[in-house]
Amino acid sequence: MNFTLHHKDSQTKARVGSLETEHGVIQTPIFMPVGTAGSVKAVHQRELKEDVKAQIILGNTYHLFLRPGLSIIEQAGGLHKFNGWDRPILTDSGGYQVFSLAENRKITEEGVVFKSHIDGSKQQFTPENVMDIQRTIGADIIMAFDECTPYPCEWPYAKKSMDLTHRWLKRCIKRFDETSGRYGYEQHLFPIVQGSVYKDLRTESAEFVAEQGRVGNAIGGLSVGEPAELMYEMTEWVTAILPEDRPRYLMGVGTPANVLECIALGVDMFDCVMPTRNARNGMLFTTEGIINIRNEKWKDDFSAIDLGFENEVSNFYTKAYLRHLTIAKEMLAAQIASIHNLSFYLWLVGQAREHIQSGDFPQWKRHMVEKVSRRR
Ligand code: PRF
Repeated sequence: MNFTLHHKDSQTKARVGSLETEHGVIQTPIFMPVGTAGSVKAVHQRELKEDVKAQIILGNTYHLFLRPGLSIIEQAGGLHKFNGWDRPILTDSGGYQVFSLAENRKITEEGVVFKSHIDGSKQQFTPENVMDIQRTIGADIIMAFDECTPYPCEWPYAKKSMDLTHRWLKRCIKRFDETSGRYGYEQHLFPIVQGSVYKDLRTESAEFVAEQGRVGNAIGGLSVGEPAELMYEMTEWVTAILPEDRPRYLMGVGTPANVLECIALGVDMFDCVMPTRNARNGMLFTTEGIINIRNEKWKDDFSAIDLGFENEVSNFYTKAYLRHLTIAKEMLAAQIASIHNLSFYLWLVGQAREHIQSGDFPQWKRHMVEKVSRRR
C-alpha cells in the first residue's frame, strides 16, 4: 500500500494525497460510508459508485462475525465477493461495537467476553482472534483491537485503558505479521491512538503508535460526547506527533463542519454513521445547511433537495416529495435521503481536496463551515 502526498496547504495542516490498495486508489482527504453488516443501509452498490462516488466503505467485525458468520464469508471468497463491492473496504475491529452494543461484556487482559446482542450467545474477542477474523473477512485495511474510553473518563482509568490498548496492539501486530491475506491481495493493519482527553496520555499513545511503523494510523476515543473544541484540540495534538508521510484516520467523525475542521488539522480519512443514520430520521445535510425534511414548511416546496452540487438524486427529487415519502414511511425516503447525504459528504471532501490544491482552502473552509452548519 502506497501513500503519496501530492500537496500540503501552506496555512493549515491540510493535505491532499492518494492511497493505493489492490482494490483501487483512494483520494484523500476521504469520507468512508459505513456499511456495518456488509451493506451501507438503504444504498446499493451501483448507487454507491455512480451516485455517491464512494471510494472505500467500512464494515464491522462485530456484526459480520455474529451474522452471517465467518464460514459464509469465507465460502463466498471474502467480503468483496460476498457483497459485490470491488473497491477498497476497511473493517473496524469490534473494539468499539463490543462496548456500545454487546451485553454483559467483561474486559480482561486476555480480551473481552461478551454476549451477542443478536442471540445472547457467549463470545470472546482477543487481539489474536480479531486479527484472524479480519483476515477472513478480507478488508484491505483492518483495525487494531482497542478499548475506546467513554467521556468523561478519569485520568487513572484512561491511563490503565490506554496501556491495555497498547499491550493489545503488540499482540495484534504479532498475529497480523505472522499471518497473510487469504484471498490473494495484501491487507494492512492500522493501530489506534487512545488516551481520552489527556494530552500527556495522547502524547504517549501517539508516540507508541508511531513507533510501530505501520502504513497508516488511526485516532480513536474521540467524538464520544466531549465538546467539539476538545475533540479538535486532541486531534491537533495527535496529528502533530503521527508521521506526516502516512495516512491518518479519525474514527467516527463527524458532522460536515467537524470533517472540514479536522481536515485542516491534518486528518486524511473519516467515517461516521451520521449521513446514513440521520437520513433515515429525515435530517438532510445540504450545501445550504441542515434541514429536517419532516418539517411542515417543506410540504409544498417543489425545489430540488439540493442544487448546490451536481448529483442525479439531489438535483432531481423535490423537498415536498421527499417530505411526503418520509411522513408516509415509504422505504424510498430512506434511499433518497441516504444517497443524498452520502453524496453531499463525498462532494464536500472532493471540494476540500480541490481547494487544498488550488491554495484557498482556509478561506473556503471558513465560508463552508458557516454555510453547512446553518439550520434551515
Ligand atoms: N475505536 C474503534 N472504533 C471506533 C472508535 C474507537 O475509538 C471510535 C471513536 N469515535 C469510533 N469507532 N476501534
